[in-house]
Amino acid sequence: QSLPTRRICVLGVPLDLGASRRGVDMGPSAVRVAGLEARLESLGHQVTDGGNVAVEIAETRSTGDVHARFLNEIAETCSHTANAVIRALSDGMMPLVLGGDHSLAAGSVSGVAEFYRRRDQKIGVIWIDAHSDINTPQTSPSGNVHGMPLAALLGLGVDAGLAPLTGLLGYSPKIAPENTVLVGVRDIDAAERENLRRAGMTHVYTMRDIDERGMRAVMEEAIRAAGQGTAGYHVSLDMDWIDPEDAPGVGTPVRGGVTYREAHLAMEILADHGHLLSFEIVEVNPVIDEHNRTADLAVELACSAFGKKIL
Ligand code: NNH
Ligand code: MN
Ligand code: MN
Ligand code: MN
Repeated sequence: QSLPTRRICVLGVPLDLGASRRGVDMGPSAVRVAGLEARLESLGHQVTDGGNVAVEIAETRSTGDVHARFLNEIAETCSHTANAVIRALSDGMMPLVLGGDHSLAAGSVSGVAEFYRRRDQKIGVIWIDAHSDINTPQTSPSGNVHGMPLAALLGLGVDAGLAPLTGLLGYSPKIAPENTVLVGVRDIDAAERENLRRAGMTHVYTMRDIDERGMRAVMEEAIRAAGQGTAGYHVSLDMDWIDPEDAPGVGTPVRGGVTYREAHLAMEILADHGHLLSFEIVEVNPVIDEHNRTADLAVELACSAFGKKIL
């Protein structure tokens, strides 16, 4: 069967200020080298590369507050990312954002939310990750901002030092908890549990849910929640969601992740539903990867999410 052709705009965000392990700034390059554009075009899509968003380099800056290192530089990049995403959507293209550490999602999701807000529509978010990324500078055990973007998007942390991210584009929150879904989490900090509760997050699917109910049931429920009363959803794929066996090149590997087949199935189910507004792949770290195979898997998963079928 022929799939609907999309116009896709690739946007790189070579950011690694939000993580303590260095190297995810090379993620966009690694994913491009793995053949992203050509492989999406072979599916029939029209792909334009919008280049990279401007980022600061750690060596040229001082870390700032230890509770949220490089927060102002990250907020600056997030602001550029939001604008690039809005521009792509305004040009009728679907943003495909390449990270970079996950803090950039505070920008990409803000951009998608703002584009639809101008049209009086809400968006959903499907956050696919080993982690819940809902720390604030007050609760973060690490001070790494890549553990905070979901908090910022849901409106937490204005009084906890996260205001530059939470207040991006001049308003907050960007997304509603009833349309925000976590899938595959297995490493949640103690204080993040409380933040999940405070934010009103109820759609949290852990690895145990996937083990017990299966990927199909979990994804169907996730898609229903994210799509309820929204224009569609943004999918934020943190590659550490996948088991380190299949995705060794990530900033923060955590045992017990989804398998290669489960990951593809989740993407295929997303493609079947077709309410995708924008997509992003983050936390690819070529420094600790093996012959670029994590970037290669990222490309494969993007292909499945954009309609690639086995038969
Ligand atoms: N929760 C930890 C922190 O806040 C780890 C976050 N790391 C991630 N998130 N890779 O996806 O530092
Ligand atoms: Mn092209
Ligand atoms: Mn993450
Ligand atoms: Mn993660």
